[in-house]
Amino acid sequence: MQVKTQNTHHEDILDEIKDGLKKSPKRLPTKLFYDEKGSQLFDKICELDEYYPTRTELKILDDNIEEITSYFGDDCVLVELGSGSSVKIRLLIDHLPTLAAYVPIDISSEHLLYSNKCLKADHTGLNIYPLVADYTKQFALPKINKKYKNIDAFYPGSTIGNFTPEKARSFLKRIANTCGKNSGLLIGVDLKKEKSILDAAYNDSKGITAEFNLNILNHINALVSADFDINKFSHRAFFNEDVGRIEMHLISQENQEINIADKVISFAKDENILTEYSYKYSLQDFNKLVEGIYDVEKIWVDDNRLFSVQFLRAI
Ligand code: AVJ
Repeated sequence: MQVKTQNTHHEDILDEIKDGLKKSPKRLPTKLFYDEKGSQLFDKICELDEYYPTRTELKILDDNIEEITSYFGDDCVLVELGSGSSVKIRLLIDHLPTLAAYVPIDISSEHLLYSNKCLKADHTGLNIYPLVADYTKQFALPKINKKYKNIDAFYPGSTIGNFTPEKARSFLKRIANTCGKNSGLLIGVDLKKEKSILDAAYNDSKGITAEFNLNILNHINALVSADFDINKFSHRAFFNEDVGRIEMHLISQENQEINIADKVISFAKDENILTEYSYKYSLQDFNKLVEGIYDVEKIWVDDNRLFSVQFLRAI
């Protein structure tokens, strides 16, 4: 299996971190949650009672898989944006018997290689073209040495919610461009709902989300030789109803100075660092968001209308 790498440069990451910490309020790149420990913690989050998105999305996929895969058409190339969800992708692949190729894209090469080794083991004959890339930036699809009719992407987990609406639009434009006119996009979109349900989903009683949030500092320490002490920060997450998003922050517990590569950055007591947005959409909001880029061909929701899975077609 040949693995291609694109657009992931260490220097870029250091600049992104420093730029974010120069802003007021300070912020850190959300994608840095996912080192090995962070990915493990995220898997634990997905199992929590309070965290409904993962299990709800999986149930929607499972309950409607025949209908969902009918939108993909024969001999398609399946592109997975962020390849963390092996259960969901297996479900799709198992119901796409004429699949021409599978292109998993992930920023972590270890993650990508491991999950694809597992997949390859019980899907002999499947053409896999793994691509190590930061899919939030411009990337090119690998050359597929097989005849195919259409390209369809899969973007589960409501990860689209991590972008601001403006950035989500430019991201979707880029994906539509990269995959081409008439390409499909099967996307998971978390829905607006009662604040108490949302607040609980990001403040679980076991404190796993807090651990996940704080772990970004350990990851940065290892990545760019910084000296954050996770004991001197605390987790804060809440649903901001005015703007329709969860905000996750880390709050500095004292006045402190942190070394990051060759820079020193000061934090005041109670100062916050924004680590993540997770926007929630109504079906109408989301339709508006994709307007002019994709047509919404079909929407599936669960009985409690917590989450949606949508099939979009690039215009
Ligand atoms: C997978 C990025 C969509 O925003 O709900 C879970 C990440 N953050 N708990 C989300 C997350 C805190 C998750 N996404």
